[in-house]
Amino acid sequence: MHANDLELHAQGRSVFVDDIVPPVGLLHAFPVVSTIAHGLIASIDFSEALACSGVASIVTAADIPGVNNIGNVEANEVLLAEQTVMYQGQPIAVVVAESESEARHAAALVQINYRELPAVFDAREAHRQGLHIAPPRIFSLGDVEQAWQTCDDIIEGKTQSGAQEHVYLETQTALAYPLENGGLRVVSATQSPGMVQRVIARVLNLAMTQVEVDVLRLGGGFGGKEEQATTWAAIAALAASRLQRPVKIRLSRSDDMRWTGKRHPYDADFKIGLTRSGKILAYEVSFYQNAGAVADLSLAILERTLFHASNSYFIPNLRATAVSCRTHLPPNTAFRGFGGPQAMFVLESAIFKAAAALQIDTAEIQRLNLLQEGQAFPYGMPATECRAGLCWERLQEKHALSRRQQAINDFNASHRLEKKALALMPICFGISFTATFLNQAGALVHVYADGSVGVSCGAVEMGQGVKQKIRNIVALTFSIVSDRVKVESTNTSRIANMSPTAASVGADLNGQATSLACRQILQGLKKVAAGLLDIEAEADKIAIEQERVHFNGQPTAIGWNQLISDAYLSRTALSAHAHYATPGVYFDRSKEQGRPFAYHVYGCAAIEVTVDCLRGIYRIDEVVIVHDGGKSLAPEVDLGQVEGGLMQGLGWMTIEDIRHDSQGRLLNDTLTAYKIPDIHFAPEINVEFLAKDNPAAILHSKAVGEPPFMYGIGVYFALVKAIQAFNPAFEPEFSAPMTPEKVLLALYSET
Ligand code: MTE
Ligand code: LUZ
Ligand code: MOS
Repeated sequence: MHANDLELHAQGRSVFVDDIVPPVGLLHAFPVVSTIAHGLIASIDFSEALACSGVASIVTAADIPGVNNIGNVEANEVLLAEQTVMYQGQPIAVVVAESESEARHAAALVQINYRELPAVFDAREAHRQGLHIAPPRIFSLGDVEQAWQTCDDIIEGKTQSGAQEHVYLETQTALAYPLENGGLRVVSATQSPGMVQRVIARVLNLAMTQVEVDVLRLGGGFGGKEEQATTWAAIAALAASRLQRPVKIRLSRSDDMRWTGKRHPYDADFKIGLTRSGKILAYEVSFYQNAGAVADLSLAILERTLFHASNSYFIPNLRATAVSCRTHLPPNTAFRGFGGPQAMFVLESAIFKAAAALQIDTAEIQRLNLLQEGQAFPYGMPATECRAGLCWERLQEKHALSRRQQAINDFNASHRLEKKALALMPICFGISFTATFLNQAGALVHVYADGSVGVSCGAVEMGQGVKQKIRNIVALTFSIVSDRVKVESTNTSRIANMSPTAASVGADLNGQATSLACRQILQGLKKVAAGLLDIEAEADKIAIEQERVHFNGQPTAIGWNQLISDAYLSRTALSAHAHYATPGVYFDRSKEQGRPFAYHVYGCAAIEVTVDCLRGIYRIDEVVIVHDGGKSLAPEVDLGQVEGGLMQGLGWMTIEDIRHDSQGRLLNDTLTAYKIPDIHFAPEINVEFLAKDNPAAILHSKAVGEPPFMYGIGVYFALVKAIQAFNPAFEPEFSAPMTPEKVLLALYSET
């Protein structure tokens, strides 16, 4: 009955915002954006633009009836700049015209004079100037100062990891329709319909009930539409409200690349102390996050960096300091892993450098320090159902890593201009929003008289298969075929106060709420069945299995269709709403201690590379992964998530190289200049799922969206090892991405 998203995509039949048939009277919006990184607006002249054909209006901050603020942290998170501009690409005004090309053409004719102010683009420089979004935060465990005394060796260093563009296939898009009585309906490509609704209501001075936000699906989000879809939806809504006509906005690929934020680049300093045998006794790390111009989600991302400072290792004495630094780049934002990957790269770099100093194998230090059951994370939570060791051992055994290493050594001994290497990458990622209040969800389930089921919940489908998972949960709970189940668009009029679909908990939260609502309906259905069977007193012995009512484990003559039809005729409720809140999560920021996560996801990857030592190019040959999955809600989806996450992580560490000029202008604003992994870049990927029951999530499943990204970090160290097999003098700078250009320089460097 209902095709799933994968089938629709494969047939090109899925509808995205830009595929919606244009409504009568549609206008198109195009922003006028800042062409400087930091300064004051001295004057603006709209006259030439206003005289252009097709231009209906130019909207500015002065036209905002409510509050010019789209953020949640600082007052300067404006929708449209007033006096100050803080980055190239910051929206200042919006041209609204009959066609997109007319709007774009007129926008280019707006004359703005600026008084330029000094701009900063580097996190360490911003830190030196005291440009912080908020005061630094510190997580600590044990006593590092005392621990240094007991170490056999102490190693210090610096690291850098780069920005990353989301490259969702569907660029930022929104379509707003004016409704009666000042209301609006907004179709937005957002991961956070609830926030888009709240912000539009605030900007337009409306009640939230007057703003309906609807999301059918996204052509990818990856975090890039968690906060930053709001701007475009609010611009479309403001214009539609002013002009009382439907308004659409959509960004071209290069506009999207230039104007929206990326993964946060980080700088870090580390100091690690170990015993001679490789046991880590102390670790101190300072993170400098490049936030961009305004807070956006930077502080939440910084917090997740701190939570992942020790990755899947137990470090008895740890002090991690983190500060978010304000620069004059577009605000950096959520991206798969949400600050976790940035933390893990630093610790892996520290371990790598320590291994060289102690002259032992990196893998030996990794293995020796893996987190064990009951040991504490630096935020006080003990590791329970810890799978760090299990994943590591499975990987060693199943994939005969010692034999593989021997084969690599033999290869390197017999090849002069090609070198291979293998690196291991264990991961541990905390599951739950770290902002505790976001760990809630609602679901509304309708069973229709024909036996089909409609589900509304707060989950946004962005390619991660959450709708398929929700559908499977409904089918399993009612024991009906999933073809009967339709997961509706994500809509703020059906589900109130929804959290973003993010933090990998889309299926965990919305699946639980959906299951609760289904079980409410099921209670009523069992009473109806008991009535039909004349066994009212034994309703608890009734079950539905494979679309049939069973009594005492035996099938009866009553099938699903008849049951639903009788329920309807007997005036039984066939709709239910339920709310779910993750139990037991809390965090005390005054102590930086608590239990912020419902559980953790573990895993381990082995990454094998070959470097061409003449040209500096490289190939990722194979990645073998043992991943700590739960009882899967959709095995093919989970496999796709592990493969896709890995690929994004590999890209971040290798070829994705964001470059700005000295004025903060993005240099690689096309997909020919900014390279992401493609099918030719993809290694052989071999994934084994542990598939252990996870009591902490819906139907014993386990969140899967973000953690696999972090397997990709291992490729940096595999490349360094392969380079060192050719050039033992090379000392890595721990500065990612490791582009082929850097590899070539490293192969022939003398330090
Ligand atoms: N997979 C696809 N195909 N497209 C996406 O946009 N986003 C990732 C991950 N996997 C994404 C994806 C991110 S950043 C998150 S947080 C999760 O999916 C969100 O979905 P979930 O909570 O349902 O796993
Ligand atoms: N978003 C958020 C996230 O608001 N809080 C989080 O903890 C989080 N974690 C991962 C990805 N997005
Ligand atoms: Mo994902 S970064 O939580 O959208």
